[in-house]
Amino acid sequence: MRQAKLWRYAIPMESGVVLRDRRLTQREGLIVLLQQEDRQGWGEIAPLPGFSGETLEQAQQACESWLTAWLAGQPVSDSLLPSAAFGLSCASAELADELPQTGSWQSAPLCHGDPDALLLQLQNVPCAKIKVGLCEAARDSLQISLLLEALPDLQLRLDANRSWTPEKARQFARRLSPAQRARIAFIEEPCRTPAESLDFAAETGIAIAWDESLRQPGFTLQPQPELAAIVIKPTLTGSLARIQRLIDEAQRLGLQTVISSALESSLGLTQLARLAHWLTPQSLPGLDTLTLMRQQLLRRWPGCELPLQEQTEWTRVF
Ligand code: OSB
Ligand code: MG
Repeated sequence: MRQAKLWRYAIPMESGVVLRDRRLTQREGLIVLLQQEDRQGWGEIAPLPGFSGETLEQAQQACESWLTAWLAGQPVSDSLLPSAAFGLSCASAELADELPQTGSWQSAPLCHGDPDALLLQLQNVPCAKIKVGLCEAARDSLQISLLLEALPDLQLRLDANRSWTPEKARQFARRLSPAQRARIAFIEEPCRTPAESLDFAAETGIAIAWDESLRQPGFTLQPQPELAAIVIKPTLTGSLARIQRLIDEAQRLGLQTVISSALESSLGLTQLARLAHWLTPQSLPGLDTLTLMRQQLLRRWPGCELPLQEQTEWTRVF
């Protein structure tokens, strides 16, 4: 006997979380539960406004049709909407006991805030992620260079979210010595186009990683000397099968793969940590986003003190 349930959730965010120029006061999404005999599987479907092509309403409709077919025992295929495909495939994988329990609970800490606080926060951290491109390029590179000098064992992942012109990117690199550049594991998407980012990397010797480019229509993954990694956000990408194929392809090309958060709740994030441990065990994932939220959902992230949201707060929609 099969049973299925679908709820909407909303989790209050910490004040001041800004995504692509908009303030995100709450994170909304769907929780799916599949049950068959005495087994169950959970999943989270949470399109990220400003990043996902689909809305929450569209994702909900896709889930409802998928669940209707699944309940009727009809063959189901992955939804075309990445967030729905991801959450439904996680629930199916849990139901089939295919998603291992062990997680990569260590992430590259996502840093913001003033440089003095950063210095304290990053003692004994091997690798941290810092957003750049939000202020003057010269200021970014000054901060990065001070940090690297103060913490000689630290490696950095930077993320510019395509914000620099070639000239700005050059200004950033100019102030970093070759040794400092080598301690930048990669910078995600420095420039507005992949071609400009590749030029920047070739010119400066700073390795780059693809994030946004991976989801650009027609983009194909190609090995490039300065391309170190790809950053996969499963909620923006699709089913577990699709993510597995992408990881296989990256590995064939000798690229590192970083599983990363699209601001999922603790339910989705713990599944991403399990996915990372399973499919990319050598790579530190980018999942340090739970601290942006005020509550956890259904499952706790190990060591996280945030309260669990009561199930009575969820709204059943299917
Ligand atoms: O720019 O990579 C981004 C989260 C939501 C939307 C966009 C981004 C992110 C992150 C996640 O940076 C954290 C990480 O990758 O370490
Ligand atoms: Mg990024």
